Amino acid sequence: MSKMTLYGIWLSGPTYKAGLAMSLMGQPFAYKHVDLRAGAHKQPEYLAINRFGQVPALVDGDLKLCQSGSILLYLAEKFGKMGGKTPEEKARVREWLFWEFDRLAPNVYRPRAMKRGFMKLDDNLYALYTTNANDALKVLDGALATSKFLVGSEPTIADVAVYGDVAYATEAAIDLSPYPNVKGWMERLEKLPGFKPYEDVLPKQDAA
Ligand SMILES: N[C@@H](CCC(=O)N[C@@H](CS)C(=O)NCC(=O)O)C(=O)O
Repeated sequence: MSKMTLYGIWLSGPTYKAGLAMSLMGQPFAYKHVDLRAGAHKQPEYLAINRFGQVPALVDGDLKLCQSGSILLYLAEKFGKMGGKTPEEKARVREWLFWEFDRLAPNVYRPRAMKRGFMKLDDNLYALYTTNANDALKVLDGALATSKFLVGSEPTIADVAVYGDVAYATEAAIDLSPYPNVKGWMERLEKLPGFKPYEDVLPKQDAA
């Protein structure tokens, strides 16, 4: 079976989610660097892989997939791992995936992009995003008060997706100290076999 190929850029949170899921599932993958600064994601060759002109994309044989949440669901289904065990758990996983890209991801990624100098935001907008991020972190902290992982008793792609947001909070200058349950959960995930921080999961250039 040939390796799947992940297309992305190492600074991208959604690309990290896909790479981290494969790493936790013990699935090696080839990697193609997409140079966003040079506009490679808007060129016809890349648009033929991801019609939305964004990273990540995952190519598995003839199949071209995009949207990190959808990629995570595909990986869980394909490898029978981290997708939840029962119909209810699978539904809860999807709930977290839809919630995190609505309430958490943009409110962490945009302030982070501002702090790292990738995006210009005025102070009011920065304050709005980080207020929203803190609201979402409160919800997350509450959910993790009584359970080790977000769904069921084992880690799932819901944890991967949400971790792939919270992992950038510090770079966004969002303080996680008011959220002890979130911090404890992050530490649990960071001890899992196959866990790697984003700098180690995603190569800086193409990799076979
Ligand atoms: N909802 C998408 C978001 C992907 C996304 O925002 N990717 C960014 C990089 S982190 C991107 O490609 N930005 C370039 C653009 O949108 O033109 C996913 O989860 O895959």
